[in-house]
Amino acid sequence: MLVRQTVQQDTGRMNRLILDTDGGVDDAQALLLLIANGRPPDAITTVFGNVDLDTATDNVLTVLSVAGKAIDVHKGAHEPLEQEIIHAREVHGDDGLGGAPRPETIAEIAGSDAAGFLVSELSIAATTGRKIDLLFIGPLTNLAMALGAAPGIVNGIGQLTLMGGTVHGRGNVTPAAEFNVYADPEAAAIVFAAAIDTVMVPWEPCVSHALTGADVDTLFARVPDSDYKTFSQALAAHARKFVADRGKGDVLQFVDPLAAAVVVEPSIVTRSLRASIDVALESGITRGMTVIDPSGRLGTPPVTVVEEARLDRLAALYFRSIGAMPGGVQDRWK
Ligand SMILES: [Ca+2]
Repeated sequence: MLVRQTVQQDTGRMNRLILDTDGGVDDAQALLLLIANGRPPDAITTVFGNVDLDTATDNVLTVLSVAGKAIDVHKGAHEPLEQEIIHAREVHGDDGLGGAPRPETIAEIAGSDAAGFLVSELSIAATTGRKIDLLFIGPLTNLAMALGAAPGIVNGIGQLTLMGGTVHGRGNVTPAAEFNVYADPEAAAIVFAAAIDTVMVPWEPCVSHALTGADVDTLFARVPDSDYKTFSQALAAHARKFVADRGKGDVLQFVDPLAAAVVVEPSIVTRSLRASIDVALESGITRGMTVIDPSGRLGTPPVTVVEEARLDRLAALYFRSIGAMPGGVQDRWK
């Protein structure tokens, strides 16, 4: 099976890309992976989630500073559409980056109305036909707000790739729900109901695609020392410790970086299914659960649900992202 190829393959020109992120440890790794592998976002929007909105935004600006990349960052929603806010500091540390060392200066934000920015950019894209791909690796609040304000923006979206939900109903934040959907179920329901060419990267394949700690150490041993390497290593160390502390062994799981890898290299996906998706909104043990329906009876537009990807390619893309340094030195490790 393959993820549907977008216009870029037909025209030889890649769609522009907007990344929406909640600024956690694996968000940072995903952003570095995009930059190091030739698909840096053209703009970034931020959202509450792993940490509060201001911290998430600072974290994104920090990653860009470490990577030596100037990309416009637009601050977005600070809370869910309807429910109370929840965070995941126990996963990402108080600062959201697992205590990774920070550069002395970071850039200013380009704006503080992410939903308005999405409406504006995607409306232009819908008019001109120059569609924009989206990668969402946090709660879907900004996109839901944009869709609510201007439903026609679906015509400006090339492909939406999102990390969120579950394919087999095994969640992380609750037994049934994955964090990004649980953090704003109403927003996720709006996005899954919209007529968008969507690739969903659910929780289960994210945790089943992992490198051993020993493999990660081997990769880092091949990278010369630099502030960039120290930063990447701190992210990886935090992610590994979190899993190890819960008795699940010394592994580096690919969560948001798996979604980023699917954007960089769609052919990395080796198994997926097409299904309609809806989100359980009732309070109780299933709130925030994604219901996956290959039969289509839910009636929402079918999306591609990723189940399996090539781990060797994931490792290669990740390797480039830890060896990358400003000035393209990463090319040495192609
Ligand atoms: Ca995230």
